Amino acid sequence: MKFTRAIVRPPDPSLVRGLTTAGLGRPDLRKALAQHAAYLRALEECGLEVTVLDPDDDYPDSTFVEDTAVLTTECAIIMRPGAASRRGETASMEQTIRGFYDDVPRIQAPGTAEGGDVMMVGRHFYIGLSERTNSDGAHQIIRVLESHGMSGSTIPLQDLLHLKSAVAYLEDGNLVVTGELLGLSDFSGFSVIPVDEDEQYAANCLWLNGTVLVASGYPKTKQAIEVHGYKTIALDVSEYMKLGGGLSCLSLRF
Ligand code: CIR
Repeated sequence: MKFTRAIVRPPDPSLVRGLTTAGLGRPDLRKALAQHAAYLRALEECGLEVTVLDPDDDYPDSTFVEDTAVLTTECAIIMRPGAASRRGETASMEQTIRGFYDDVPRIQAPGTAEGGDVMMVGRHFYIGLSERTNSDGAHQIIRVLESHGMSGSTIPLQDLLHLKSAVAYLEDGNLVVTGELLGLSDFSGFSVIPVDEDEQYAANCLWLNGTVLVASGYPKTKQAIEVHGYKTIALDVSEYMKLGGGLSCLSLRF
């Protein structure tokens, strides 16, 4: 597996109106922009060619581009976000993605789905059923995957915003897992790297061609990942954490 490209969208002043239940206060735009710039540099350091979209002040959460699409080796699927305020984010993303993919189906109503709920493990995709992704949306994704010789399965979530808030695949059979996803039989075939309760946020880490981006300030998780042979890059994403987002949410990789 190798990623060659990514798509990101820097935030703009509308960011302070983004959806949140984190209770950590409002993000500071200046810090958020600096953190985004460092994130972009890290993607490039990992060998990705990055397409940088213009900020979109109609959509305060539009910097969390991961939620707008699922990109696979065979096809791209445009999501239909469960958060009504985010539904319009997909239109401009679809234009960009059509520049890279021929087959770009869309999730249709009443289905809803957000990319943060979709985890790629080779040619299989785990899909969290959350407040943002319903069963109809998940099964539309699975049907598209199957039409391209891939597969998908669903995992009902309890309190998580998205599936990938608590799990990340690091390739080579290694899975970083925390919270309500620990001990699931769905993940019994993986070598699980468990994340302690006091470092749960760090479970949203990001494998990029052998290097793992990890949120800074979580030394136990960083070390556990390094023990498994990965190089890590620690990045401060404090301003995105305030909106319930993290490292994976800020890009689409393919
Ligand atoms: C939201 O609530 O939709 C945004 N404030 C955060 C989205 C985070 N995205 C992700 O985990 N993939």
